[in-house]
Amino acid sequence: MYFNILTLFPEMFNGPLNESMIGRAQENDLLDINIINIRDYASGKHQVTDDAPYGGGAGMVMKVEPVYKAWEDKCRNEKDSSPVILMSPQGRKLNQEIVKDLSAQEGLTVICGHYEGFDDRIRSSIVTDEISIGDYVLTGGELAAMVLIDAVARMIPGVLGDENSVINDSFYNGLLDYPHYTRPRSFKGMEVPEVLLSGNHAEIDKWRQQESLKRTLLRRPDLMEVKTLTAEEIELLEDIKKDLKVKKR
Ligand code: 4FV
Repeated sequence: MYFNILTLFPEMFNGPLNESMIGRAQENDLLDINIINIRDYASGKHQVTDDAPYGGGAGMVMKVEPVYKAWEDKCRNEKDSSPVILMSPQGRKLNQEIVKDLSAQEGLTVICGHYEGFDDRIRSSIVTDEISIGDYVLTGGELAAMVLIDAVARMIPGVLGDENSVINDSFYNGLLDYPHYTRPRSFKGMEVPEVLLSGNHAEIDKWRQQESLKRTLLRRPDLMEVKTLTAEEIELLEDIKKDLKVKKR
């Protein structure tokens, strides 16, 4: 899978995209990441990429030409209709469903903003999708782009050591992940749940499913609202609710 990144701060990507699994995936040619410096396409000796907003107001606006020329030179490809994603607080909120969809693409072009925002003709000329990583304002779109790329890249077969890691992901089945334990068996009087030491995988799976349901019910009831529960999950959830009621008394 390829990622074209249009940014004013190419160096910011060195760390996150060259280390660990994403770094190794590039070495193994599972990922092809092209970082394009928008400033290289800005005209004039000062290579200006922002300007004052028409109609007045605070802050500066990202100019359309440098972004368009960078896309035209490095990303435009008639044969390839891969998404051109603008990272901005006005976008649809990123979640695992969107990540799964995007990971099925041949590649993605991601545009990182700065200043107050983009000249809107960037949206109307080359952008096919707009994504937000959350309802807060960053100094720039780079961190948002890294979050998106990391989440999508780890869905690519071979990027994660063990494919199963993705299947057991939080949100993979619309629920939060169950608690994990590893050695030592006892730490400051805190023991590992017996069932996990039992070797009884049916019991272990059931415990993990219960813990996922309980954690989701308590921490993210909104996820429970939209989740289609299996008959088994509904049954487990009844026991959990009874149990929680008892505990509340
Ligand atoms: C953002 C977000 C974000 C807004 C102004 C960059 C900043 C500056 N991007 N999800 N939240 N972007 O805050 O994606 O251009």
